[in-house]
Amino acid sequence: MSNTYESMWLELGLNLDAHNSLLEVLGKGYTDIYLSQKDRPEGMGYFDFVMSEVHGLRIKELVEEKKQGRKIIGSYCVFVPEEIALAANATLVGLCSGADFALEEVEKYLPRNTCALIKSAFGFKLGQVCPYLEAADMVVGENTCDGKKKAYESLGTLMDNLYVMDLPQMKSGRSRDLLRSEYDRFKLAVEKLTGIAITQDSLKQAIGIVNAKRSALHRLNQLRKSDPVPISGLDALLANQVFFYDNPARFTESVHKICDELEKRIDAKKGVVPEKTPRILISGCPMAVPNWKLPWIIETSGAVIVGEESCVGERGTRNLTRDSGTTMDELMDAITDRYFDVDCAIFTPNQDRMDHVEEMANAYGADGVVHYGLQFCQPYMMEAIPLEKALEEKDIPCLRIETDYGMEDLGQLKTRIEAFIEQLK
Ligand code: BJ8
Repeated sequence: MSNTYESMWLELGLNLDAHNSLLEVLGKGYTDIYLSQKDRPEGMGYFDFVMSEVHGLRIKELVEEKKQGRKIIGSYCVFVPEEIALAANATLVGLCSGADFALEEVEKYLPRNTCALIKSAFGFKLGQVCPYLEAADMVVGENTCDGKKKAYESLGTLMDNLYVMDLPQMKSGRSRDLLRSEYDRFKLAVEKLTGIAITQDSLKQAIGIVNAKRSALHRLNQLRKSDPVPISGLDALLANQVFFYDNPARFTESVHKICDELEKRIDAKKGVVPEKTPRILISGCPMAVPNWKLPWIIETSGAVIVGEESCVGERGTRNLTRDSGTTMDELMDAITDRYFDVDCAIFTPNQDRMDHVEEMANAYGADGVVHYGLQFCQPYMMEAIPLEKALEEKDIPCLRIETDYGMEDLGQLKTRIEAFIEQLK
C-alpha cells in the first residue's frame, strides 16, 4: 500500500516514517489476530479488505469527496450525531484512538495516569500518523469524562478545527434540554462548515441511512444468539469498528451479506466454535481499532464472545432514531431522544446500563461477563463494582479486568481469563 498512497499521505501532512511503522504494527497485529482465525465467514473478506486499505483506499475516497467540496467531520464519541453531518452533505468518521503512539511526546501534555484512549488521541495527532484526523475539516470533542474534558483544552492547542460539544451528565428533563440545545448548536456549526442548510427532507433521509446501518448490526447481533455461534466475537467487533469509518450504504450492504451467510451456517448448525463453548459478554470501555487484545485473549482461551456492551457495540448502536417527524423540530427531537438513551458511564446515576448488561447477558445466553475497564478510566472502573455485585446477585459470573493498550500484562490476563473460563465450564 505504501508506494501507491505516499504522495496522498504527504499532502495530508503525515509523518511517513512514523506512519509506516504504525502500519507495520497494525498489519502484523491483524495477521496474527484476525487472519489466524479458523472457519471465518467468507463475507469477512470485505472487512479484511477494508482493514488492509484502512489508510489507503478509504482515505483516497475521503480526499476525493473533499475535492468535490464535501466536508469531513471527525468524532471521538458516539454522542456526535452522524445524521446531522450527513444531512449537510458531510461525512462523519470515528477517530479510533485504539493504540499507543508517541507516548513520550504525549506525556508532555497529559499526566501519566490518563487513560490510554485519551493518550492515543494525542499520540495520533502528535505523531502525525492518522490520515482521518488530518483529512478532517472539523474535529468534534465532547465534555464527557473529566479526562476528555480537560484533554480537549490541550488538544485544541494542537489543531485549529476542534469543536467541543457540551454533554449532560444526568438523565433529567433539564439535561435533555441541554442535549437538544447542543445538537441545535452543532447543526448550525455543521451548516456553517458546509455552507449547506439542513432541510427536513435531508435530515429525514440521513436518519434513514444511519438507521439502516444500525439495523444491519441488529440483524448480526440476533444471529450471535445461536449456539453454536456462527461468527467469532473478534469478527463481530471488527464489523462494529468498521461501522465508524466506512461508507454507510456500502457498510450496510456488506453486513447484510454476512448475515445471509450466517443464517445458512445456523441452518446447517455450523459454528465458528463447537456447541456449548463458554459464551462471554464483554462490557465496559469502547474498543477502538486496533485494540483487539482482550477479545483475542478470551477467544484463544476456550471461550467465544457473543456480545459487546460497549460504544463500539450495542451501547452505541442499539437504538434507532424515530423517523416519523414531519417538521425540523420533531426530527431534531427524535435525534435528541435517541442519543439521550445512550447509557455511557459518565451519567449519574446510571441504572439503565446495569439493566442493559443483565438483559444482554440473558438475551445472548452468556455464561459470564468480562468487564473491561481501561486503567485510569474512573467512570467505567467505578461502575464495574456495583455492576459486578448486581450480576452476581443474578448468578451471572463477572470478571473485572483493568488494562491498557500495552502487551506487558498479556500473560497475567491470560491466566486470569483462563481461570474464569474454567469456572464457567
Ligand atoms: S459515550 S464511553 S465514546 S465518552 S475510557 S475517555 S470514559 S477515561 S470513551 Fe466514551 Fe462517548 Fe461515553 Fe462512549 Fe474517559 Fe474512560 Fe478514557 Fe473513555
